[in-house]
Amino acid sequence: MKAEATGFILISVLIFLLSGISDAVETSETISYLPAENLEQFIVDRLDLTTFRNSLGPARSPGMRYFSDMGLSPTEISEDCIVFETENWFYCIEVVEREDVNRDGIEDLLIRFTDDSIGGTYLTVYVYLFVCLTEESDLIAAAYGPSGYYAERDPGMSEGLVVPWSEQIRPETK
Ligand SMILES: [Ca+2]
Repeated sequence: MKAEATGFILISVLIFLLSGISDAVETSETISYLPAENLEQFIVDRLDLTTFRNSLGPARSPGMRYFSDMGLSPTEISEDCIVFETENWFYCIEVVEREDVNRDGIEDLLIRFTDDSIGGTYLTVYVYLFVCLTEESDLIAAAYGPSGYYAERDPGMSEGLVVPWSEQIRPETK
């Protein structure tokens, strides 16, 4: 009788533990509205430039959202890296991470955006969190400065980094 009771308790505990594991598996599933392939082209076509600060701002008219609206086509596309280079500006988009960075259940992209005036002093390099919130959504900047990532300076550029202290992305203090 005693052995039966112990067995019952053991089985109950086991069932409890197993159900906990299956719950954990369920909640860790992420939804993604990002394409499985040709991510770089998707970024070129659907990155919404109005959702984060960049040097293209002053040149934009209302309704202009994408690089194509600005008359820009990529001059270089490689895996996880897209470059737009004009006579005066250099824009580089690098995919740093592709995962649910902010743990809201939707897959994100951490993108390092380099915004550099060729021959000028304007240079910003930020890491942004981008996300598509629905199937039809553009790629929008949901937040920037995710902890653990911080702005980097172009090693070839000794001055002209324009990143206010309040906006700098600093690593998490350990
Ligand atoms: Ca997310």
